[in-house]
Amino acid sequence: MELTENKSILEWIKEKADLVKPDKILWIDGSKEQIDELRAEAVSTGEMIKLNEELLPDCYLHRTKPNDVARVEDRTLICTPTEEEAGPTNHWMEPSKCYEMLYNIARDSYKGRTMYVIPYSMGPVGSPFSKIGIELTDSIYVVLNMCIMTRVGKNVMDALGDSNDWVRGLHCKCNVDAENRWICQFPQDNTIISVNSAYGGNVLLGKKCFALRIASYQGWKEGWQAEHMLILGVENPQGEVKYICAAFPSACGKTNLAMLIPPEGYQKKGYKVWCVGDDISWIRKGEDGRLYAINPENGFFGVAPGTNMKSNPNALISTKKGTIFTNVAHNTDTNTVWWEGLDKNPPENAIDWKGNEWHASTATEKAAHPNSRFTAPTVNCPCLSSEFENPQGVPISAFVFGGRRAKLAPLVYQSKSWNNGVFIGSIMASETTAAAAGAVGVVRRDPMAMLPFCGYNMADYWQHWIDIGATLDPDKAPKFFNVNWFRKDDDGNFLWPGFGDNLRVLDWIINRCEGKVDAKETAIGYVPYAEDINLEGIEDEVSIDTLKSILEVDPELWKAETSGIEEFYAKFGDKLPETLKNELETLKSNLA
Ligand code: OXD
Ligand code: MN
Repeated sequence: MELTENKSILEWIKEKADLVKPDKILWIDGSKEQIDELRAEAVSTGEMIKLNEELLPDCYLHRTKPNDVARVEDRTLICTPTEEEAGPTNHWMEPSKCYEMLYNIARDSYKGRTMYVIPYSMGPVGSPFSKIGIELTDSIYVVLNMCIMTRVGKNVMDALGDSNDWVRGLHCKCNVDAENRWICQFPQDNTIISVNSAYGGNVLLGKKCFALRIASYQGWKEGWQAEHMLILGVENPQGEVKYICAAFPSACGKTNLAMLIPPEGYQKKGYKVWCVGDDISWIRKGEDGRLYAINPENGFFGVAPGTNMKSNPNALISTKKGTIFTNVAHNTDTNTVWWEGLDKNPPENAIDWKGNEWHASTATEKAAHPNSRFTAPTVNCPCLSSEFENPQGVPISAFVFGGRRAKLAPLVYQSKSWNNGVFIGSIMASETTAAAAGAVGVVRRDPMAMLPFCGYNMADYWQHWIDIGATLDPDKAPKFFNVNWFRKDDDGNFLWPGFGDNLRVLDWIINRCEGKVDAKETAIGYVPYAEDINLEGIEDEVSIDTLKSILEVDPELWKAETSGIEEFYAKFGDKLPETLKNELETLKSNLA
């Protein structure tokens, strides 16, 4: 049964059904009965494996094709009318040409299959922040993941009414042919088309495609922001909670920070950390003139390897029920899952992520794919914020940027102003790790961690940040910080323990926001006095001299960095905001 009478939706579905020719059309209402039926069907066809009901209730395992295990940035297109609108950091194709290419791939591809119609809301249904989408898909795996990651059901359609303001999403699994795989965003048309993939980031269209690429464009046009940022709340012993939005490139521990466990000393004093979101923030000015953020998602799509009871117990606990695992190993003795870094007991009898037998004692390859994932409901998270469902969002005290820099960036520094903060976000970069293919230690620029997710020209995006700042009363505007958990000594050892101890840095950040602590002005911004970072309980691990060394700003390294920034900025030609050009000049003269 159709869940709406909205003409723009019904006409669009008919048009797409005429193209892809499904055997039947099924609306997804998000009900437990329907989800159970779809799970049973996916198990009967082998698309999913039901895991041990006692140990992992309502949990399932799915394997993608080995050629389809990650996002594909070179096949992700921003289809604006002109190439300049997409900008130099996006791959672009002219819209009509792209539609034609995609329709030729999609034509008749649902024959013998069902078209599932998923009405979903990004953000709490009815919140002023929220936006609605429809995803058409021929994959039960996608339906079940979307039912975790977003809010699905008839109430979404009721909230939309007959409005035309909704995001169109068409996913066609086709033959999962890597040569014809395309993930295309049409920002002006509120449209996403994804073909020949069945991997999360490419096909759960609410996430990267909508909540970042399309939404960043919508935010630009409508005066709000969609950012690749976690949201966490730090509660002090007096029960006051301050909220921080933080952006990091991949492999910098974003989910771990979002669900941080305070060090023992902090716990004893009564500090708590609450997770509002681990990946995406939608940000708007509230009536009181402050910026507020929501997490538009309803689940965590986290990387499994490395997640364990030490690194991130809250994430691990979140995966214990109602979770879909993708490309992890299947422990066939217990009918549970395993991945590298889960524990020190790899299963002797397992099936690896490719579907082959795997034995810990003789294994030469990894059991789980390095980008294997869990899709877990946010409600499972023990530290989920009580404000998670708040339709007004949470007030933001600080924006935190970060990356992996062995020598350059200090543990933390604060920007000198809003525009200087935008500059710091725009020069974000991370050194590549052994986890990714290619050379190790190469600097990859990733402004605001939005490089693969900005749905328009990055120069316009920076100007949008600057324009938002101009509308805010400086006393109410969030402050900007940059952190670097990854400083190394000359032997390549990390100097900062990271994980829960990062709260010591967040503590300083919050104190700065409240004007409670002084800082040292340097060429790049305000750096803490070492004595102001609380080392109680880790003095043996981090001496005050070590701390001083990781707070140091080396002008020679920074001078070299400014050449890298200049080179990166040059890509944007005349579109580079004047403000950022000036910020770079100021940094250069500060260093001289
Ligand atoms: C993610 C990503 O999956 O940023 O969140 O790649
Ligand atoms: Mn992400």
